[in-house]
Amino acid sequence: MTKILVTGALGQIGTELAGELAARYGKSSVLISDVRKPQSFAGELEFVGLDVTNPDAIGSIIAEHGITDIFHMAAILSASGEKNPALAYRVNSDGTFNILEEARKAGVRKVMIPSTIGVFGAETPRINTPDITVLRPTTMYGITKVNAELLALYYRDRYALDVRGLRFPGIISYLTPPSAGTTDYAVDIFYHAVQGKDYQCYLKKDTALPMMYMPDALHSLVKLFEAKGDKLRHCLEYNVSAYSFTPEEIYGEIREVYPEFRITYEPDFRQKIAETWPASLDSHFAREDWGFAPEYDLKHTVQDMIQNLRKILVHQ
Ligand code: AKB
Repeated sequence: MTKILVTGALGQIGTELAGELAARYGKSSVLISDVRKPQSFAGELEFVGLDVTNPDAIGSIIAEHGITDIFHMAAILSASGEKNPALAYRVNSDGTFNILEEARKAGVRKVMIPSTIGVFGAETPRINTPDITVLRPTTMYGITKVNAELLALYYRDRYALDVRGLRFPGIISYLTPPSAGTTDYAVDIFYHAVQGKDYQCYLKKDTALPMMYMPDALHSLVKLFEAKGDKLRHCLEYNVSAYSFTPEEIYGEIREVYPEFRITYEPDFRQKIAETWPASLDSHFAREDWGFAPEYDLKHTVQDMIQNLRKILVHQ
């Protein structure tokens, strides 16, 4: 019997992940949770309110629902974290500690925790960044995610808790708009293009960042979850990305479909964050250890995004 708790299930990745897990393991095998209340939830999965800064609440939910595995998606991302660093610390560091500790006490089988390219910093090699390298981030988000990576190692080595995760790049998706990250421009730009609006980009035109399309992000999480444990050389330190591009490059791709589309550049505080992150990642550990193999290249991502956003936005 599998019963998976998804924290942060109303976020950009959590929303789609819950559906993917339900499709794979059955609706009754998934319990979604978030600190916010759902307006509506496609697929009608069972929902429970959960603030991950409250360890007792986590413990009760695990016990009451017989939770066997956890996907811990709740997090405050890079841009929001800079606006409220104390909240980012509480949710990302205390929240992750609480999840690991309650999982350990209850004998949960597996805990999945996504990490991020936010763990890297200005001293990290920017091109083809390896998994094991200098981690000196300058954002609260990055600091708390390095903390999560180290906690995961600690719980694995000290308590034999099976903790797994990967370092996500920017994720492109159309279902739940992101609103709190540095890589969000790569989603916003599509919304503007499809709605016939000009776009003002908060990054400089030549800022390259690694990225990936949501279906590949979801498949990666599930693949890693199902991988044989003895094949895994890392805990959360698996870099994954499908491609890298700059704002000017993605703009060029979108203009092939919308030749009238215009972009201007007005860099803000997120430019400084992006400059400390890798331009490209070395994902070979993920490929070798658990078969990471993204299917969408940039052209297919752009086509699919536009097709789906047209359906959603044009018919609103
Ligand atoms: C962000 O921009 O903060 C996130 C991330 C790369 O983790 N999308």
